This record gives sequence, structure tokens and C-alpha cells, in this order.
Amino acid sequence: MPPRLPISVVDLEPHAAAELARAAGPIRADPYAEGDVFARQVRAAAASLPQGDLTAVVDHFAAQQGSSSLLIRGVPIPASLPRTPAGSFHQQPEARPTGAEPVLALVGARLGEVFAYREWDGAHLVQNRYPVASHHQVQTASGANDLVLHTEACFTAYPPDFLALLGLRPDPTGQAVTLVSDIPQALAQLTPAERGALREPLFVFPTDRGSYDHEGRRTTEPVPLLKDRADGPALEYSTLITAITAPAAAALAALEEALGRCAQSVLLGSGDLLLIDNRQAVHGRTAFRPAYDGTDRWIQRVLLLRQLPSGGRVVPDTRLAHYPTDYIKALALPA
Ligand SMILES: O=C(O)CCC(=O)C(=O)O
Ligand SMILES: [Fe+2]
Repeated sequence: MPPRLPISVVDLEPHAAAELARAAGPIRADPYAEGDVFARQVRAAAASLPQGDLTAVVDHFAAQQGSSSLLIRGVPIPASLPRTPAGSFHQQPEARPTGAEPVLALVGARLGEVFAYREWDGAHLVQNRYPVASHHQVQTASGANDLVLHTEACFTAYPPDFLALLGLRPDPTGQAVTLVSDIPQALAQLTPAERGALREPLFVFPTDRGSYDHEGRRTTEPVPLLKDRADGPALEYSTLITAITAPAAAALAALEEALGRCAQSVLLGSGDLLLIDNRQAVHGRTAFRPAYDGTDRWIQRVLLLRQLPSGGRVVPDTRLAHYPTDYIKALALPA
């Protein structure tokens, strides 16, 4: 297998940035208050985006013809932003559009349909990500410890095909960097026997609300990490997974090491848009020390599906019944 490309990086020329801002102009709906109208406006704007260097590179990425992550720098975002919020965005007076959402969703819409999980982020189609003091130790995007490498929403009924992360305000200390690791590159470093073990239903998440018993501890039902889909092998992964046999544990350790070796870091500066193919890459974020004073790192995210399920843009997080009780409580998720 030829070596995979590292993250592709594109710097938007000023004229391309201006064109993008112009195309996003008609997207006026509030994504937090009128998601359906927002999504309709995004779809219309995406269809009318003039063909150019940006559409060519994004469409190439969407067709899985290049790297598994694409960083676009120089995306036009508002020059002035409010202070980074402090609490859950959907419960804040700050839950007003920043003005960056249309461009984020517009580029995302070249990859698929924007969608949201009903139980997360107020079911908003654009999710705001910044550190929340009470989540400091929690394994979630609003925490401040290492956010371990993961497939977004792995083992849900609707994991996104792509996600797009837009930097609004970088971490002022420079510590918080996003990590992406290329799955095909990592798998190529494993032995056939290790890859074979990943195809067996031998992998679980420890949780007190699990339905399976592994050596006296509750876990989720064992599943394979690697499956064959019509479009090639697909891996779902989180560093929080454990294995229930010794060969599976060895394969999982080899995979974790390979993903770590293949990981690349990206500091999301203002106007940096990172597109991640969730089937071809895992991602995470390094630990940092937020100040919780309005100056902290702030990114916005959209999740994309190439095809929406029949139920529409707001889908259930089908893992919810199995999240650990303390995780549900810490994040005030609907139990
Ligand atoms: O904060 C980051 O860079 C990544 C956050 C993340 O994993 C997510 O929003 O899905
Ligand atoms: Fe994530």
C-alpha cells in the first residue's frame, strides 16, 4: 500500500474567501432557533457555490480521493466575536449566532447533510465547543483533559460520515491542539492476525449500565471494531474500548500504538476549518488549562451524513442507554 498523504492543507486566496462569504450571505436563518430553515438555506447556497479551487478540493476530499483530513485556512469568519461562553451553549443568552455558522455549514454541505443528535447540544445543527468548568475532568469535547482518539459517535446507529470543525478563537496558551490519525495508514502497520482479531466481536466499553458481564464487570455487548462495508473496510474506535480476550487485547494495543504513531496535530486558529472523514480517520484533542474567563478556545462543529435517515436531521444517540451513570450526571444528559 502506498504511503497515505498527511492532512491536506489549503490556503484560501482572498478572492475565494470573498466568494465563499458571498455565497453564505443568503443563509440568514438562526441555526439554533430555526434549524430546518437554516438547513434549507444551506442546501440552496451549497448548490449555488461557484465552481472553483475550493469546490474542487472539497469535492475531491468528499469522494475519498485524497487524505482523510483536509484543513482549509483563511475561511471568512466575523472579525469580532463575543466572549467565549461559560456554560452549556443552549442554556445561555450567548446562544445567538456568531455569524460564522453559515460558512461552516455551507462548506460542510459539500460533504453531506447537516444533522444533530437529539440528546446533545440542544439538538442544534451547529455545535459550539469550548471548555466548561464543570466538565473539566469529563471525557467530552467541553472537558480539558486529553480527549482521547475516537471515531465520532462510534457504534451509534448514525455515526457521521464527516465532521467539520471551525476555529473561532484558538487556545490562547497554544496547548489545545486537535489530533487526527489516518485509519488505513494505522491498519497497514498491523499484522494480518491483528487485523483479523479486530473483525471479531470481542470489544466492549466498561459501563455500569451495560448488559454484558465481563469477568464480573458490566460492559456493553461485544462488537467487532473492523467491518466490511460496500465502500471498503470501516473501523470504529475509541481509546476507551477494552477487549475481552488476550489476542483481542494485543490487537487493540497494536492498533492504539499505530494510531498514536500516525496521529498529526492541528492547532485550529481563527478561520481554520478542519474537515475529517469519520470513516477514514479518528480524532481527539490534547489537554489544556482553560481560564474560564471569556478568552478560552472556541470552535464550532457540524456533523454530516451523505444521506439522511428517514426520520430527518435530528437523530437519536442510540448509545445513550449504556452511558455510565456518572457520565450522564456530569453532562446532565437525558437518562
Ligand atoms: O476540540 C477538538 O479539537 C475536537 C473536539 C471533538 O472531538 C468534537 O467536537 O467532536
Ligand atoms: Fe469528536
